[in-house]
Amino acid sequence: MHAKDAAGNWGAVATTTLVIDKVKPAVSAVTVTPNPTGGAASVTLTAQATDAGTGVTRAEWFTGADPGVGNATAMTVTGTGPWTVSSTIDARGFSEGARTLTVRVRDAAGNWSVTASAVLQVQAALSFSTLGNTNPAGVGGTADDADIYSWSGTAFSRVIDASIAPYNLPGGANVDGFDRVSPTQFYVSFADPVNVPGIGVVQDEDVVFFNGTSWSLFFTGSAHGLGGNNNLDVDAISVVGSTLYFSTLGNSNPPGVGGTADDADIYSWNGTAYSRVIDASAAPYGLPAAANVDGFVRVDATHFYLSFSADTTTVPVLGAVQDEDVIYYNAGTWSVYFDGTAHGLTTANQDLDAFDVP
Ligand SMILES: [Ca+2]
Ligand SMILES: [Ca+2]
Ligand SMILES: [Ca+2]
Ligand SMILES: [Ca+2]
Repeated sequence: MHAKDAAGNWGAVATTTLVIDKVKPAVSAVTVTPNPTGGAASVTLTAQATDAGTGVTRAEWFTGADPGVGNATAMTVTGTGPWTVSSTIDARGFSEGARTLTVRVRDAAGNWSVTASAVLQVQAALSFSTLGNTNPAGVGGTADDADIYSWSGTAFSRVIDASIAPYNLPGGANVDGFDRVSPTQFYVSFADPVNVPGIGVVQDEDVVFFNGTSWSLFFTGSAHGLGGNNNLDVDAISVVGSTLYFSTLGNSNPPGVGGTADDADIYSWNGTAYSRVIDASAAPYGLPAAANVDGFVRVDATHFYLSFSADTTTVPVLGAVQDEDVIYYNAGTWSVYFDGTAHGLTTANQDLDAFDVP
């Protein structure tokens, strides 16, 4: 282009180059790790991208129905050609089994590639206790409702044999709350009073800690107003720092907590006072009034896992959930994390009455 002034003088020409890029970029080598997940909380999705024109500047991924180009979840783009695109994905809300993750990329001119995919094998890892004395499939030895079993994603095993050294719990003990710190350190609560080595009689509203060598009292519910009322047996525990999160066996509020008591609600004890932190029957959770939570793991204020004490609890969108299952709440959406029914935990004894992830 050039310009002319009022006297008729033309200026010098100046140019620019218009690049016509009608060539789609390409995406390939989609990988996801770890795969299978082995219970990993997150996975990394990566892919390679190439482009013959203006270069790859954008990438996105989705699972399930295609939300349409530009509407999926953005990925990080690195490199100068070829490019690497990647995302770290929270896998806790993914149900067990095969799941397709799909990637596409876009060049600077706005051309989207066709999609490329990888199949992720989602596995739930879990530690748990059973309601009664029945072994999970494939586990030998004496079944014990105080033992802790593990699901690796492919098989069950016994990881804590509660009645032998170094634990030495009496045969009548039944664990109904469990929080795993490490393979040798964990918190438990019991379904009934238990004579614990080194402590003496521990009540069903108490929480004890095993440090790898010996037992100690972590939370003495009986000293904090939970004693003398069987409804206030602590039937699910999750320890985060010095705070205890718990559910109750029946519909009674801990001291100082108002509102409608619910054995599906989650209460906290911060060392000084109780409060209700999850009102299970209210929005956004929407659990039926009859639901009773008997296992709980807190991730954060809007992410947690739970199990129910009775079969066929109707959960929003999911429908009927069995007492051997573990479901996950992901900031507004319920999903089945561990399908105990599909893994053969179908007898009444095999209700999960305590669990942790993993
Ligand atoms: Ca148990
Ligand atoms: Ca208990
Ligand atoms: Ca409960
Ligand atoms: Ca259960």
